[in-house]
Amino acid sequence: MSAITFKAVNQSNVASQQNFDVMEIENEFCRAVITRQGAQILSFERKIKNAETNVVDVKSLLWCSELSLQQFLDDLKSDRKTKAIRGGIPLCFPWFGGHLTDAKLPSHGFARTQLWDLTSVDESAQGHQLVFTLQNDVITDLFWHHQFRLTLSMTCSEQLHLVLGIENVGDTDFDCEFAWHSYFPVSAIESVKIDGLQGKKFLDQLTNETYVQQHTQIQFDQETDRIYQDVAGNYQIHDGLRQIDIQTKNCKSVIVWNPWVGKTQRLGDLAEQAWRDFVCLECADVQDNRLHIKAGQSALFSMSIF
Ligand code: TA6
Repeated sequence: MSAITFKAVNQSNVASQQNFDVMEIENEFCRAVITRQGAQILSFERKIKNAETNVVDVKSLLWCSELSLQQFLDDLKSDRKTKAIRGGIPLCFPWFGGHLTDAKLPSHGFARTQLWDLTSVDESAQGHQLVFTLQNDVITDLFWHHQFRLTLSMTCSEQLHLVLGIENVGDTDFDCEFAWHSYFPVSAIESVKIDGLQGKKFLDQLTNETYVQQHTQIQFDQETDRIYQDVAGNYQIHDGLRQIDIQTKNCKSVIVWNPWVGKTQRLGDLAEQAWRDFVCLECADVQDNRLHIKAGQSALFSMSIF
């Protein structure tokens, strides 16, 4: 079974590879849902066939707020300006968090709310390979006065594999940050354990204090918002008998976040109990690990989730 479906929320538009709001992919390995806004994968379900019973089990590797997705679709239907969708893998670029000097600029930059171009779709025995691009334009110039090209390659197969290229196509160097702000499903946040960050220095964004990760595993019993620096690149999310593996190249930071009860109520696009259903483990290059890309140069980053 292999199919790609392009959907335009306003039925008046003809959905195609050039003009869609949401695309759905299915192949023998996985099912995925991706929005053109932000080239954001919202859902990735791995199909796992039991060799003995031939039964196909589905392992969901990403989580998305149903409330936020519905708000996005309602805004599209009503031709209202859409907001960032809280779920899947939003891309934060060219800065992470609030802008350092102008609070009016959008949190986490603009890449996740811009319409990207789907420049190629390939299918092979290994599944589907997609390439999305975002180039500076008059809109992005309103927020950031640099010439850039982002290329996001997405392979939907036995694993979800992303490769991000950040190119400086201008004639002056620039500094930037990026983060794959990934939302992962969990059965109950209180029982989740994260491996891979022991001994790493982190900034607690809630206290603005810096600590070193003493325990082998990170556990959750309150709002958690930490930026780890100079990390190794491979992590495991343990959730009861389930495990999600994240492996990265060239991502020297990781943000670990769960809003818990209070921030969930303040955010307005999460169901009341949604904080129990996900954890964010965001592979990135931010703050001390921000990037300096010279004119005409580029940098590559990759992440595999399985
Ligand atoms: O993931 C870390 C973080 O910076 C949190 O502080 C929280 O604000 C979260 O991102 C969500 O940001 P958003 O702009 O998507 O609401």
